[in-house]
Amino acid sequence: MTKRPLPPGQSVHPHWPVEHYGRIPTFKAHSWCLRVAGLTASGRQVRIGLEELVAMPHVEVVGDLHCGRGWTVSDIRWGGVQARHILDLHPPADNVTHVLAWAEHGYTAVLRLADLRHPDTLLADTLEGEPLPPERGFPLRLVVPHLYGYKGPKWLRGFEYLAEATRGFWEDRGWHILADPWAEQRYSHQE
Ligand SMILES: Nc1nc2c(c(=O)[nH]1)N[C@H]1C(S)=C(S)[C@@H](COP(=O)(O)O)O[C@H]1N2
Ligand SMILES: [Mo]
Repeated sequence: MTKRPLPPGQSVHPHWPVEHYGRIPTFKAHSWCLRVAGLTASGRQVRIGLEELVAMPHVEVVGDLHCGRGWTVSDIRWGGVQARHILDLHPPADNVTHVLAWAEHGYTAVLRLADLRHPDTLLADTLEGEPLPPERGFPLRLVVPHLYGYKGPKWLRGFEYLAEATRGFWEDRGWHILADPWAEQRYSHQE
């Protein structure tokens, strides 16, 4: 049973499905990094290795996963680095308003800077205290519990700092650019 109320139009999924476009990517330990690119304050791109990420301060967040297609799974316990920690380490330039999060195979999702600063927004590397399973995004998944699931790329590889909004993978295919489940922002025609 869920402790939090369900957003409008959502129903609890009896089990937690695995849903994504395309195939599960193969993890390549030697070449993996998280890139921070676009309008950084320093003007430079950075690459963060997995060892470096694992050594960063970790927190746990219990959040719900609301798929824009209508199912919710409640009380998922994620562990990882707060996205705002990355923003503090590698700050965006003053004119940055949005961030494009991108993943293996070209999956992308656009977020407002404020969504990344939310304390529950995680670069998750554990699920229920265990390393992320491959189908859930190993080695790294962006978790944004306050938005629909498509805002959380599995197999996260980077952030691009932007001075204006752009559209990511699902936002380009008819899904809402903001994706607040409490306002039921599902489809782009509502924008
Ligand atoms: N890389 C990638 N991440 C993705 C997706 C995708 O297609 N590719 N789909 C998103 C959507 S729409 C949802 S609802 C969740 C589903 O996560 P799950 O497979 O853990 O249930 O993953 C999100 N992250
Ligand atoms: Mo979804």
